[in-house]
Amino acid sequence: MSIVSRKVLTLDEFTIQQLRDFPHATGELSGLLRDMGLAAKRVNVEVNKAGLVDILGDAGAVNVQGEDVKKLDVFANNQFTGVLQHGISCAGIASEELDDFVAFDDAVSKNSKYVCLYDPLDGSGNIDVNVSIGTIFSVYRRVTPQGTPVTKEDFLQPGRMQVAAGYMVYGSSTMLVYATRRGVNGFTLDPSIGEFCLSHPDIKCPEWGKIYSVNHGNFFQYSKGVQQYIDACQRRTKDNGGPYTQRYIGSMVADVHRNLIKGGIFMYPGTTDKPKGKLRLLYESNPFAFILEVAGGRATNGKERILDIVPTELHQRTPLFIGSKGMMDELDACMAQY
Ligand code: AHM
Ligand code: MG
Repeated sequence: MSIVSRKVLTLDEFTIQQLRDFPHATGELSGLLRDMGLAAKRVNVEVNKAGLVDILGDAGAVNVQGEDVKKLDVFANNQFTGVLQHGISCAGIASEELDDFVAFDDAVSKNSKYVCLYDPLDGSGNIDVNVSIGTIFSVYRRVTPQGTPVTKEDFLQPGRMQVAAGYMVYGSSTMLVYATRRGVNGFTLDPSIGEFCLSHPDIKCPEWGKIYSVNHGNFFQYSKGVQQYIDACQRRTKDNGGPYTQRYIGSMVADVHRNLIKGGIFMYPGTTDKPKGKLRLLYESNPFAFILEVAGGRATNGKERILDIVPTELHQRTPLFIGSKGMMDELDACMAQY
């Protein structure tokens, strides 16, 4: 008879267990994280069926029941927004999918402490070719008084004010990873019981790695400092910690997840065409910067710490350099020469 080697801790049990150390905690943050986990399971089911759209009906078409088939990113946005709107922990949301933030106006939501920001389906261009995609989210304590509707001020806080951040990766297995100031923990979805189970406790990002992730197609549009660093990565040999490996999936969630676990650096620099790069500060860069910092890594825009940037717009973009501390320090040294 085979027996499990240690107690299986589900996401729900884990978040409840964490509360024991905080006798005055209200459980709202735990509730919000569990809500996100619930929506992620629903999104996961749809993502797994993505290859069947030609059979079941294309997005934007009408399915056999006469209902509109929603694009997956719209579906994901509706799931996360819906679960938070009907939960008891979140007073409002902002999403990469929506032009403006949403203030939940029912009495329970208005009295909640937190706001949540997310990219409901990151890397959605990869859906058609069955490559990993993900969800990224960020949680802040609101700055306006509980009992009133949230305002833009609640969402435009610097990333260092996050109380939690996380992501889901819909890949060869589905994972939910989240960070609070206490640590980063990863949960793998066990499809047989439909639960996220603690599989990666207390994740630390190795101080050095051998992986660099960047879109090489833009090389000649990068600054001299970035080009110099990429050149240095390519010249690593076994005598100085190399050789390095270049890995770029084109789904930030999957690329940064791999580098978090194995050690590495991910870059989405500004280009001559797009000096601010592509990634959004509030929905992509801030949550990952928070997670990586809690795990021992670093994140910058090439000049300053991502978590210190004071946002001025919900959808603002920023160059992003993120990863193992040693590699980030070396990147800084390269960039400082130009
Ligand atoms: P999206 O939010 O529109 O999906 O775009 C973000 C994605 C990231 O996941 C990924 O790192 C990046 O775009 C890839 O962009 P590029 O193809 O320009 O390298
Ligand atoms: Mg995105």
